[in-house]
Amino acid sequence: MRIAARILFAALGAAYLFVHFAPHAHAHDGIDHGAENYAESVSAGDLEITGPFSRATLPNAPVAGGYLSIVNTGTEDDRLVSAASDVAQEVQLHEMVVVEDVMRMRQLEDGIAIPAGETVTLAPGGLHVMFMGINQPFIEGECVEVTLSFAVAGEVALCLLIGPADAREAGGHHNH
Ligand SMILES: [Cu+2]
Repeated sequence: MRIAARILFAALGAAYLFVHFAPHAHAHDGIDHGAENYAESVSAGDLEITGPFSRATLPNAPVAGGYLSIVNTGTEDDRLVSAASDVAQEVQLHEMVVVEDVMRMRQLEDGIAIPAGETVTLAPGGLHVMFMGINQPFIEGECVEVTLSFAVAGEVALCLLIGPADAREAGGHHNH
């Protein structure tokens, strides 16, 4: 009986390890719950991406926005062609336009130009990354994993820090 009990405990221990550690290695939902991977800036080739952030959403919200600044320090024009994330069914690039006095969003099928020597800012009320069909609410303090694809700089993976629902910039509680 003692040996049987030891085997049972060993089996339970293995099951515990499996349940507690396996999901982190395999199930990937596009959200970094501890925001460990969040970086205030990410460089790729001639591009520097700063202040990536998103905003907390209400439960069952279908969409969410992503915001960041892109500096092209090089002499060659680049273009943000697309974005992808496991957190949404589809990720689009949008701009806000006024149509008959009403502010509306419009998908940018050709992406967003990042001219040489210029800074392009995606911010609330303007250009933004649009997460369509998000699979869970965005919670303040976590971060959303997204991969941006540029024509020249290639793919850049980064994390958007989730701020309050009305955040205007990354880390809205410390102004800089
Ligand atoms: Cu939009």
